[in-house]
Amino acid sequence: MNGMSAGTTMRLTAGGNELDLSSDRFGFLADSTPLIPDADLLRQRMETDGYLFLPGFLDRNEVVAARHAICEELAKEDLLDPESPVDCAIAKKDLKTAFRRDIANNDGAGVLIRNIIYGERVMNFFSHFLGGEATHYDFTWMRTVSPGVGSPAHCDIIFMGRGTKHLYTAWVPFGDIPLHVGGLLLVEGSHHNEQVNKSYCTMDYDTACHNPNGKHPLVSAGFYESGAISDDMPELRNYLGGRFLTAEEYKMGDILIFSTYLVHGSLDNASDQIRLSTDSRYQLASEPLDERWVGEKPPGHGGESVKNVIC
Ligand SMILES: O=C(O)CCC(=O)C(=O)O
Repeated sequence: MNGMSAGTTMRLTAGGNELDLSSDRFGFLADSTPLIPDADLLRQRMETDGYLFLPGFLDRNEVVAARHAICEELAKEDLLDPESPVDCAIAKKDLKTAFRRDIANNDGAGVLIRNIIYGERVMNFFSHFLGGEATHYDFTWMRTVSPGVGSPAHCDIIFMGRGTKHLYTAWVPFGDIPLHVGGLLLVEGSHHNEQVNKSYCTMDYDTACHNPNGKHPLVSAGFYESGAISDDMPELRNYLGGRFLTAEEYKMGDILIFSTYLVHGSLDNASDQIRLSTDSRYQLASEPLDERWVGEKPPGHGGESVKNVIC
């Protein structure tokens, strides 16, 4: 389907900026399920589109069970509205939350999550797609995006590009996510933008200026210390061309795999619930891994991971 149907009154924002929903600027992700048996076709589609959207690829019941466990953990911390069913993940008033590495990487709900996203079905898919044994980062990113916010535009490679550059992200919704709940938003074709590839995508988030008062290298290059490429997604899309792409409704059981060079962020969460999803990374086991994200306790960003340079 292209754009929103005529006469729609829906208003969608990213970072507080309204999206133009006309059909040349906004559309829905293509379903790559029919290509699954043929790895060459999957690779061609990834090369062309920069993503593979596989609705219903995962076992929905397993995702529902993991969501339940996540919601129970949030409820125990008193983050949910006590008047609503726990599994609805309705946020307590004025709650601010966006990222919970502990939930995805610890025991409890984390085990259920990791059994899904690193289970046989997903790993076999990546081995088939990559044409060799696949592996994944040990670290898992869990998004618990509270009402009113979303994720800014970025490419993943700047956060996790110290190993192979042939690295892929899988974004998995742990809830059904219609447009107003703020799911992932891609900029169509942006993985082919030469200027982005030659500038922003060569940066490394954990590089710092050693000299006093030196700005963060990302800032010196015209980007943001947060790692964002822009703070205005619609303006960025105007510049890059291509449409914004998302799903009309992401469903539990869906998986969206994309290039770590593809510009993406999310729609703002305009609902009263916490938007739950994970993102995880996959590559060939034979290629170098980014040391920040592997091992029993991956060091992650900051600390020892920071490399000082003279700016
Ligand atoms: O879920 C989000 O809001 C952002 C996810 C993301 O940036 C990613 O999957 O790389």
